[in-house]
This record gives sequence, C-alpha cells and structure tokens, in this order.
Amino acid sequence: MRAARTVSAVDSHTEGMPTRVITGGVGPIPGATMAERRRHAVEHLDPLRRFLVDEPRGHSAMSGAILQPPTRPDADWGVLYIEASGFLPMCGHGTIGVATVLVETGMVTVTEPETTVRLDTPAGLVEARVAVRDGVAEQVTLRNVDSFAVAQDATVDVPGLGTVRYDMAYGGNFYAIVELDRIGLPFDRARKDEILAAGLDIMRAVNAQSRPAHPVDPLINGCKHVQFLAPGSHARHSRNAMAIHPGWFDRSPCGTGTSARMAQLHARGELPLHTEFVNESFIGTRFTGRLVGTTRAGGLPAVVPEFTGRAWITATATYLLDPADPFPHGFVL
Ligand code: PYC
Repeated sequence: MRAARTVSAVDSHTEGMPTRVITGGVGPIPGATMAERRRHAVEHLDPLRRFLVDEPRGHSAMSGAILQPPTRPDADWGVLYIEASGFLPMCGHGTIGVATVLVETGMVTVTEPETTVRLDTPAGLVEARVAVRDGVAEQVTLRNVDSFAVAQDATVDVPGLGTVRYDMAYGGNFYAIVELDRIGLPFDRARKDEILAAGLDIMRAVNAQSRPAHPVDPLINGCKHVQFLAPGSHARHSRNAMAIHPGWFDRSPCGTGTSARMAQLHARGELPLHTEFVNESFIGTRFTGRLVGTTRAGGLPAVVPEFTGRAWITATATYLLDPADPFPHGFVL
C-alpha cells in the first residue's frame, strides 16, 4: 500500500444526507477569517475538494466539512464546507453532522444533558446545542446565521418553462423558492429527473437575470439551490424537493434552506417568532425549526433561525491517494 496523501475522516449522515467530516490530513488553510479561507480554497484547493467528494471516493451528491482551527476566540472549531457543488458558505445538515462527530469522538468537552459547540463558518458564527445522553448525540439544534427575504413574487423567464414565479431568500445560501405545481410537475420521486432539470434551468435563468448577492460578503452570491415546495406546503409544515447545482437533491430537509424558507414565511407575515415549523425532505426526513429573533443583515430586515435534526456516524476512514491512481482529483460522471 502506497500513499501520496492520507486524509482521516469520520463519515456521518444527517437525516439521510452524508457529511464526511475531515478530522486530519489537511493543515490550517491561509486566511484571517473562515470567509477568507473559503476564498483561498475556491482559488487553490478545488483538487482537494474533488478528491474528497467526487468519485471514486465520493459520489455526485456527496458532502463534507473540513475541520480547521477557529479564526475567532469565541469559536471551538472552524469549518470549511465541501460539496459536489463547491465550497458552500454554510451548510446546515453538514453542521449537524460536524457537531455530532465532535461530541461522539470527544473532540470537544462534552457535558450532559447538553453540550454547546460554537462553530466558525464562512457565513458567520453558528452555535450548535447538542442533546447528549450516555455520550450519544441524540439531536442537534443549530442557531444559524442571520437569514432574510430578498424578493417576493419575482419572475424569471426560463427557456422551456416560460415565466416562473419565485421568492428569493437567504439562510446561509441563496434559495429560489418555487411552488412545484406552478411548473406542472408532481411531488413524486419517480419524476426526479424532470424536477432536477427544471431546477437547474431556473437557477441558470435566475443567475443570468437577477443574480443574488449578500449585502455584507460579496463572495456569497449566486443561486445554486431551488427549493420546490410540494402542494399543500404551508407556514407550519412544508415538504420540499431541493434541487442543487450541478445536479442533485438534498436528502435532508436542508438546514440553510429551512432557514431561508422561515425567513420568507416571516417576511410574508405567515410565520411569527417562536412558532414551530416542520420542513420535510424529498425522502420524508424532517427538521423542526423556529425563529428566535429579528435583526438586520447589511441594512435588510432579517431573522435569527434555529432548527433541530439528528445525525449518525457511519464510518471512520483514512482516504489514501496511491501515487499511481489515474484519478487523483476524482471525476464526475
Ligand atoms: O443543509 O444547508 C444544508 C445543505 C446545503 C446543501 C445541502 N444541504
């Protein structure tokens, strides 16, 4: 066995969606903040991302998080998110996976019945409250970054679909929120290819016609996520098919998507503070969310979202690069 590179990981899944938590083999990434480290990673570390998430070590819906020393004194760990779609500013299911791994491997000081882990992410500080019993992380509640509505009842011209109505909201990533029956498709996994194709067409058109950008961090821009709402979704319980660039569905209900959806519902006057909201994924798994405050983000009215979900560890692994491996940076089929 030969290894030109070794990376250690604890693999997990959050309500069905994988998070490969990289615990060793990647040194501190240059940058004074996690946002700067993300910028460095976008420019210089894409081969490492692809090595860890693409085939043959990953797959087309793979997701992960690289642990880093924090860049701020009030955080326990820094996190850089790696996904099939690139380096995300924030990932909710991934953070639930990270918090679960940190607690169950003893990489943070654990107290029962609750352990608080403060995570330095490229989108800002995120606090995870982990319910722990007998060393087991039973569920994680995240206080996410400030989230806000960007546009209501916007329209976009999409080749093949015509004029599509959507709301745009931010919850750590930007989400175009679209009622699925408005594009004539059923909430049916047997029709996933058509739903995914429509999602990719909508995000392409949105980015060409009205590309969203964060008011404070311009590196957070563009729409890579379309949150299709199932018929009957409402302000207390939604079901979604979350289409993500370059061509996959979130298996979890999507934490940043849940935050964006709650910000949208609040802006529409449909979700008051401290009111339970259940978001259900395309495979039927759930996060339960709530808004716990209002604030401002770069001058825009914003909300403080929380959501709760569960993760399970699936493997500990050391990923190797054989110097003769013809796919050192992975591939996508
Ligand atoms: O849970 O925030 C999330 C997420 C983003 C992309 C996939 N999952």
